[in-house]
Amino acid sequence: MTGKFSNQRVSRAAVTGATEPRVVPRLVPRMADDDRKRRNDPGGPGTAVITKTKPQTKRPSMYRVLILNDDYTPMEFVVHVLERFFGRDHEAATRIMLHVHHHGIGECGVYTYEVAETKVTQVMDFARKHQHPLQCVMEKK
Ligand code: TYC
Repeated sequence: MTGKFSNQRVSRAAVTGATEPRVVPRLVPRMADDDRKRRNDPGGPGTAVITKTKPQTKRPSMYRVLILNDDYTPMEFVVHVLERFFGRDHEAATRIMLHVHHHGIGECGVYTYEVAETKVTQVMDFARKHQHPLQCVMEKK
């Protein structure tokens, strides 16, 4: 066994004087049970589960808040609405109001769903309180 040539049949124990069974050192690290089971791929060929690669964060959908033109709401009221509820300065508010006056509809701002919904409610409540027919809506981008 341990001899230099194949015809030298001498046991290891005879050479080393060993009396206990030989302990063979592992040359490959032992895997945990879970890892060894996974290697078997129990679903068969082509059933490996793809490891997730994308981050778990998702960007929220965005919504436009729009106002509609009408023949009765005063221009200065619309400008005030844009300043008060959409944080526009007087110049930007006037520009948006005139765009709506000429084109029939215009964008006040873009927000996440709940914020957009709140803006629409605030504008509609404020217009009703002042008895103006101003309409405000939201649409998904
Ligand atoms: N058209 C209105 C007027 O002439 C002004 C107006 C502008 C009304 C924008 C609504 O969303 C609106 N008084």
